[in-house]
Amino acid sequence: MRLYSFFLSSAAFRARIALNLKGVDYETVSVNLAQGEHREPAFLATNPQATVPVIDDDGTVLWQSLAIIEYLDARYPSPRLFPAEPVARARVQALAQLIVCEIHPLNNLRVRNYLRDELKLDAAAQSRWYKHWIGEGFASMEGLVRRFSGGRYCFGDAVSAADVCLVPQVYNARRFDCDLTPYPTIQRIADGLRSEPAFARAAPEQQPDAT
Ligand SMILES: N[C@@H](CCC(=O)N[C@@H](CS)C(=O)NCC(=O)O)C(=O)O
Repeated sequence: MRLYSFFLSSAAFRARIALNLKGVDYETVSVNLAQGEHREPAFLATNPQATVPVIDDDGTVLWQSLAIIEYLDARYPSPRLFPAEPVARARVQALAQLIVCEIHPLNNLRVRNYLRDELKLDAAAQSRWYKHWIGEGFASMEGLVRRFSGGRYCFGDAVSAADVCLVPQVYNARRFDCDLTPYPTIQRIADGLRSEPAFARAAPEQQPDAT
């Protein structure tokens, strides 16, 4: 298994956590987003969408972190990251999608670059944008995890795809200096999980391409 990754990518962080939880050995292929390597022909031949993560499982190439997590869940069922029971499964999907589809796309690298380079927003306005969308998304997430968490995890009493998505998003929010005090449940869950081995080994500073 190969994982195309960049140490600071939160979407790749999700894939790294999932691979670690499943106990799958993988080789990291670093794609330096800061240097634009994801837009070079060599990487575009692998993923025309120019995003990480991408996995290459013995020649089968897959992209989009949630699709990768679902694939890993089907291939390596333990621990299950999406519950089998239909209602629980839909709720875990909804929590994961809140992060993957509603929060992260507004603050990823290409959006931030567009705000800076095309719309000419200064650093203060860029930061305001970032914090605004974290606040909107985390306010919703806080209400949902308060309702559905059993205490340690986002949903019930087992690790799920929602946790796999939450921990990297909290890491990013802190990296961009967002105030997380209005979200005590989110903070408690993320802080409890980040020292678990599968999460700790996936952290940006533990990656071979960390600088
Ligand atoms: N929805 C995608 C998002 C992938 C994504 O945007 N990844 C970021 C890194 S976190 C990326 O490759 N950004 C490159 C860019 O924005 O140009 C997923 O979950 O995999």
